[in-house]
Amino acid sequence: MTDKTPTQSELAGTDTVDRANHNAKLDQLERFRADATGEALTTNQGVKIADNQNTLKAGGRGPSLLEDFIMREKITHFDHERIPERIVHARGAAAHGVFVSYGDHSWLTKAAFLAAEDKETPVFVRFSTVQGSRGSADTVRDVRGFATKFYTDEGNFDLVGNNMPVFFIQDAIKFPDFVHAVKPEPHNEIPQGQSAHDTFWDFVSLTPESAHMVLWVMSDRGIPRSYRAMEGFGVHTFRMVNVEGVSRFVKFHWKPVAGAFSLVWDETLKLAGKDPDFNRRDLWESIEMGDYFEWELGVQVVEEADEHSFDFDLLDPTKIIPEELVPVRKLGRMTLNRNPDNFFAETEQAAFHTGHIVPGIDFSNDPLLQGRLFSYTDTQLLRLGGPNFHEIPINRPVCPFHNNQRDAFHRQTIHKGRASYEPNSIDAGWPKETPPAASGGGFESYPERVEGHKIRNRSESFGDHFSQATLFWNSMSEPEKEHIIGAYTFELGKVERIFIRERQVNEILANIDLELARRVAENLGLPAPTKPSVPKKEPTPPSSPALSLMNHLSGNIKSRKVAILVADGVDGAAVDAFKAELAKQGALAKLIGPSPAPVTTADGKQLVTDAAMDGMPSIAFDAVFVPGGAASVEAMSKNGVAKHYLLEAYKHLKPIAVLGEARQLLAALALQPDAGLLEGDDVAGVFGNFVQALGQHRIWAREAMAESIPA
Ligand code: HDE
Repeated sequence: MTDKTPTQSELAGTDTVDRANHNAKLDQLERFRADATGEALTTNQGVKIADNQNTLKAGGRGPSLLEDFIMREKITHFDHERIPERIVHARGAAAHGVFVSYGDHSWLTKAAFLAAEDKETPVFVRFSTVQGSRGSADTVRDVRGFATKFYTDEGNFDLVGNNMPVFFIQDAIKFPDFVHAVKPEPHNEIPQGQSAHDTFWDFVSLTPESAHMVLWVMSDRGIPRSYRAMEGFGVHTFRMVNVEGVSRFVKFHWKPVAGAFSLVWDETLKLAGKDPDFNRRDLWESIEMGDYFEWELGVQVVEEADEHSFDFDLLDPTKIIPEELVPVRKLGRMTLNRNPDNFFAETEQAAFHTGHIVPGIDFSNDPLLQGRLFSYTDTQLLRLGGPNFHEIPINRPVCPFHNNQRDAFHRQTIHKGRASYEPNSIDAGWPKETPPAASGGGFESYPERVEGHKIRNRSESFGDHFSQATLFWNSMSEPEKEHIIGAYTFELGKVERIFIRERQVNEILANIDLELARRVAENLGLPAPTKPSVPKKEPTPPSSPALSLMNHLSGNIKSRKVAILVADGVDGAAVDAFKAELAKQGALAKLIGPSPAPVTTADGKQLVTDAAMDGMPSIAFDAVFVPGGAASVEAMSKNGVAKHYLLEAYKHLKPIAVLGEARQLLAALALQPDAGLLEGDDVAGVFGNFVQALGQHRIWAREAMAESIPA
């Protein structure tokens, strides 16, 4: 914030920003960072500290003295270090980046950050799970939050979305009920980070509007492989308003450049123990290596006149607009390229809000969205301790901001001038309103015409809870359907009350798809329902290919992680050749040995390994390569951890390539070659097929066979 009185044009901002201006704005965001390198250790008052090891005492063995202001300040501050974690989305990780507009989208919105080709806007994105507390594991089955703060020239725009395009409930007033049901149970705070318990299934089995969303959560979308591999959605219908004041409805989408793909269930369970920071670590390490996460921002656009032309209500947040019906138009690209310096100051204190919008973006009357507009300020008041959370560096707009709000806890701005009211003549009337304008003007709500009786009810147009769930089910590939059946079976199998299991099967699943209900019922030992409990809406929805993850693979292996298993006597040339080929494709290789010690190749060279087999198990990788070398393979064939490594990679449907002597391992483990289990004499002989298999993410055809592998 500048301390000079802004002019009207400064208040309004500008349409395009040159690079110097952009950097100046970034500096503004960055000027609160502190680097203590070369600096003296001081108290908070700036007094240099001579001894940070010992409390002031009466004699070497005497009592400590209350007078010790240095110790008291340090301990007091420590005692107050924790703030309340978020009531939902407590577990998260974030990164800085930049959004670049593909062009001038002013036909659609007057938002300045979308008004020119190559226009850059700094962003901060936080990913999260919903249910678990701040220290819970990353890989649990759950929705992922995908919240983006755009620091635009016209103020902050927060797109507070999820990795699923629908939600559990249709009206905000149900949110505390839903959250109480999904959170750990109140008597013993079990289970952590999971929906597999009675209260969740009790609530959703009694709440048919949740059917569609629960199906998404039970699908592979609930266990993403990486934050980089998730789609993101604004969920609600929003509005975009253009320079002429024309409003259109939009749904926001983030399309991952890496493609969208997921973990397999057994992997997630193991990762939750072996690396609870799996997704967070992946984000952090990738950015440190310069391997950035990227998405394209897109919108589905619906003309105002077409509001009622769908067989669902655009305001209903349990519905998607199938992409085949309304395509996603790409507006720009976001790259996450910088890790935060401090988790608490940035990630934990970031305050997102659906109500942070800029001119050119507006709300719809979605009753869930309307409730969120209240909730996000309210929650920050408690979590961040007062109404000045916008002054915390990570939350500050990068454009000037001035008004007559004053005081309150943690105020950092020192306001000059006498007049903190408006109108005033003492300070020449400043700060002044800015009239709305085609661009650069003050915010003006879209003048939507509304009328109605004051009533508490749900529109009939929100009444169909199952057709789109059926659409989702019909759009799944066979492996995805099997995973969904497995997920319902696992979760409902943890539900103690049989009547809850029965209700979910008979009154929810049977209305989505009878075969789904039959399979889950069979697995749970329940009678299979023979008909839906509510009349089916005709016609049966066709499929929407955009819903299946199988149609979201990028086909390349960029950023994929490959374990190369090595032991003393390994064929060093094959290791080098494989690594070089992977590097050409942008994939990452790590050398994994029997222990953290370096290994010696067959030709006597030392190979420094990245980790030991038990320290970095196959679940941390997308594929495994075992080079030849008689002694190396001989050692692995006698090593249970090495054998388990391969069996587990096989079980998790990952590509495995073996060369030369390493073929013996496949025979010893009785693994049959398939499209992803590749053997050969040299790297050139296997690499092409290896890339193809890895580009497909998993060898789904292996799944039935892999079930016989011990967990
Ligand atoms: Fe949130 N949500 N939410 N939510 N939400 C919060 O705000 C709330 C909803 C979402 O990384 C809270 O700062 C209500 C839908 C994300 O910091 C809180 C309702 C979607 C995040 C809150 C919803 C979301 C939150 C908790 C129903 C997807 C994490 C801490 C009316 C479109 C943001 C906080 C971050 C966080 C309320 C429903 C996404 C309590 C009342 C739908 C990604 O304000």
